[in-house]
Amino acid sequence: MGFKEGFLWGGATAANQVEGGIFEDGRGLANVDLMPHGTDRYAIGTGEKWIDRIDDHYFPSHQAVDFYHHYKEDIALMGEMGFKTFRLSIAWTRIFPLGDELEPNEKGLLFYENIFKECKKYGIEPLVTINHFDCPMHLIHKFGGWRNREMIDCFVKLAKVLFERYNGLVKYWLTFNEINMILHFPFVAAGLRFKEGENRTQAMITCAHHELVASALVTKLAHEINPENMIGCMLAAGSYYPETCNPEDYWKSICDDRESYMFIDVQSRGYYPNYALKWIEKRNAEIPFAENDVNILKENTVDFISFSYYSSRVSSANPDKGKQTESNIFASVVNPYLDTSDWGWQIDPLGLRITMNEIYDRYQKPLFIVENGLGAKDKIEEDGSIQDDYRIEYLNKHIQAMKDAVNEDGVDLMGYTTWGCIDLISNGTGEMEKRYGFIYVDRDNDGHGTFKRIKKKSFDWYKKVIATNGEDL
Ligand code: BGP
Repeated sequence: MGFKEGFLWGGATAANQVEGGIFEDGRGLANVDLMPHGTDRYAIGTGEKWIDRIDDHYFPSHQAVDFYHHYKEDIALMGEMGFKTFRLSIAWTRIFPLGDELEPNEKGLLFYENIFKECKKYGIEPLVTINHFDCPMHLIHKFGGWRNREMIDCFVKLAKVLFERYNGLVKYWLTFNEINMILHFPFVAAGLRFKEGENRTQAMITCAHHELVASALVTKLAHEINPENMIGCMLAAGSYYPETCNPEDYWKSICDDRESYMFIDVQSRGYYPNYALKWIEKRNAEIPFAENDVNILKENTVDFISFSYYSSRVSSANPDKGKQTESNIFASVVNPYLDTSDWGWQIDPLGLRITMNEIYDRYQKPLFIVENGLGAKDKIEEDGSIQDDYRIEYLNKHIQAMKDAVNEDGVDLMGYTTWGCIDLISNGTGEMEKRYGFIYVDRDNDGHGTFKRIKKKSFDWYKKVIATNGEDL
């Protein structure tokens, strides 16, 4: 008993959090390039406030960890750890700098082709997120981001270029990273900036519907271009627990869970469930269905369900009750039974088993955990080593929980990619110091550092985990 043969062990990144080189080889500007670190970040991410100039701010993501120039070295290190898969995302503006050109940018296409070929050298299967919080600024100015249906064509055109060019090199694809984040970080997830006085739910649901239709069309296209292609959706997961056994709290936890599941229900089951229709109606919004959307959604459901898991959450029916956890965009009541990370994220390995069971019961499709990990401050010791035992402990417990879900509960799991296998820029803070990697990168919040890569203690630990297919934790 254990993980199945060919289990996809590996790590995950996103283009704007590792690549840097934002003006190299013709790349255009994207929403995520306009997210400075510091106090403005949250307001910009939620679409409350915005900036259009980059010269007034400092953005660690503009250099990130310079994966753009270090990818060979980094993939070699992943190969040394024995990675079976590497999750990365495509920067849309490397392929179409404005988003609506007729022809793609060859230099951008070549960059990813070289990465995929490099992966193959080490037997690493790429897992590609087509859209990880990424939207060309030109399309935001022209269309207002995903609130405009024209975005669907631009996205389908991008995906077609990718499927054709990388046919045979890439088999596993995810359409939109954490699609449910539209409701929490709409500028980041959908290029959405709110207009004064508008019905915000309407704006977010419009974006969501367009992304859902685009996701279905792209799923269709991927299967037509190569029937071997496997397409997944991607959910920011983490089950809600009721704060008490008061039925009101339990009901609230169901409602909170549904705000995330409604997206995946559409992508996996092929239609909006009744509770979602009511949720939208109650907020005086409507889904902007065009002719044939119902069929497009119905006929093109995903092959597998991928998700990120960092923590469980807690719901209380009383809005004034309980302290909210910090630094987490999903507000949650603090769970007194759990430890908390340096960034206020609560640590709940059993919650991963619970979440896996819940998702598997709901969809009965293979699961793929594509993000999980501990953001922590790492310290370089005098002898140059990094003793990240806290990270090993976090991952160890989560892998054990995942093993239980597979062995004890029969959940069908395809693979596991830890988040930020190499240190990268945090999505929440826009900074470097929240590190997740097995590989340390010498770079700080202010842009100092040599970009030197250093193996942490967890590097050899994860190598052993992979070599024993999760037997030896
Ligand atoms: C997810 C995103 C990632 C990643 C991760 C960790 O929501 O998909 O891009 O950044 O969270 O979050 P943070 O970087 O804020 O620690």
